[in-house]
Amino acid sequence: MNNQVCRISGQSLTKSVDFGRQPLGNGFLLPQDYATEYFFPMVVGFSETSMMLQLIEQPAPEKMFHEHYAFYSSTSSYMAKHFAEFAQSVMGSGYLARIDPFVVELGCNDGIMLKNFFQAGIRHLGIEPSRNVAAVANTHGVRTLSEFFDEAVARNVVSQDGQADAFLAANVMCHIPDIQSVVKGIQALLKPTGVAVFEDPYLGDIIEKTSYDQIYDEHVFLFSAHSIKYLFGLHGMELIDVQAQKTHGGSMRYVLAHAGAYPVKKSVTELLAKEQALGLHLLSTFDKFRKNVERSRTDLLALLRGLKAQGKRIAGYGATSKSTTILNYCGIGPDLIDYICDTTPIKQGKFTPGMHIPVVPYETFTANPPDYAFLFAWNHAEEIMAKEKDFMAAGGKWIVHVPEVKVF
Ligand code: DWN
Repeated sequence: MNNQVCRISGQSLTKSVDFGRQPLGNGFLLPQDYATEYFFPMVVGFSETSMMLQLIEQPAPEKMFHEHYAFYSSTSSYMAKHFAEFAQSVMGSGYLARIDPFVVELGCNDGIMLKNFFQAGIRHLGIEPSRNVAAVANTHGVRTLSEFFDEAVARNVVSQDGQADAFLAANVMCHIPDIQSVVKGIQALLKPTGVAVFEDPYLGDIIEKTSYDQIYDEHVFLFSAHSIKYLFGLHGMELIDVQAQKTHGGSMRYVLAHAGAYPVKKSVTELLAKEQALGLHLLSTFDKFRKNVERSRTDLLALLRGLKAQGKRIAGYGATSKSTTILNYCGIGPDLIDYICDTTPIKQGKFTPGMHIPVVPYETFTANPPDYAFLFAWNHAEEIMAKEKDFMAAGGKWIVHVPEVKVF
């Protein structure tokens, strides 16, 4: 889908960073499928009206989210803890009705968050279009509906289950191109006292850390408080609270309600002021971002080529969706990185999208450790460092590209 205009304001978009030809972020594949591999031109554009940074062109959702979707949320034990805490914070927030509350989660994946509501005996529904991950959620007792959420689906849910006290989503809203229909759906779904609580990678962190790898096919939007306030304001809803999160290299949790239902918390005005200072509402900020991205690529290639010239062995750690942007934007293939290890069975034995580096089981990393490991899963650094003490003790070193390219 090629949108030269902003999906929110309908105004024309100004091109900000061109990442060239990119494959699907999670399109891990076998050699027999190389000839038909899908690519699209990945360019982000900015609208000064909606203040939303977004992909100008995005593959059709059916190409990205299907019954072979390669990402399972529960691959990280830290994330399981994070979502248990997210669920507890909603249960203790005072926004849920005391009698028979109803909670809906969009993109519940393998049930990592909703299983906590199931365990607490709270009526819930997960709306998850990828049937393979939804099936795992079902095994945890989570009730699911395999659909792409929009206004029509929201109205069906209301007619069957009634309106909801809370609409939740984590790392999902930024994936949906027809976000206007989703917001209309949220508006219809929520009780007059209901709240929408969702979190996504935060544009402020992406700009500050030059973490351009958060930009790939699935992430059609890169949200800020400014753009979320504008988007929901179009549909009679108000941003009432924000809470910064450490997950995914810096995320923001947004709380929205029907306009006037609750007072707006100080956290919102504070974050809006911080964003003004950072220039998240200005086109010029994205020019600076582009220059930083280009410098990051130059530094990374110089480092990898230098190490290779010294005969060092480099492997990747975590075949993330994010790594697809880095590898394809920088042109890093098996000549520089021998393999990428990953604990997800569905990715193992396949090759990375576009650059075709082998993805191997985690055990290959421990059996055949490299001299340097490129930490593609840098957002899970704390969890990974805690379990890779032997690699470091044996002299193994890490490469990261955020907030700058370095070895440690
Ligand atoms: O928004 C999205 C986020 C939430 O998840 C999706 N669009 C897709 C996906 O993005 P990602 O692939 O960049 O997410 P992660 O969580 O950074 O992926 C981590 C990868 O690393 C997984 O494939 C699992 C793997 N892993 C590993 O091999 N060993 C992870 C950990 C923690 C480990 O110890």
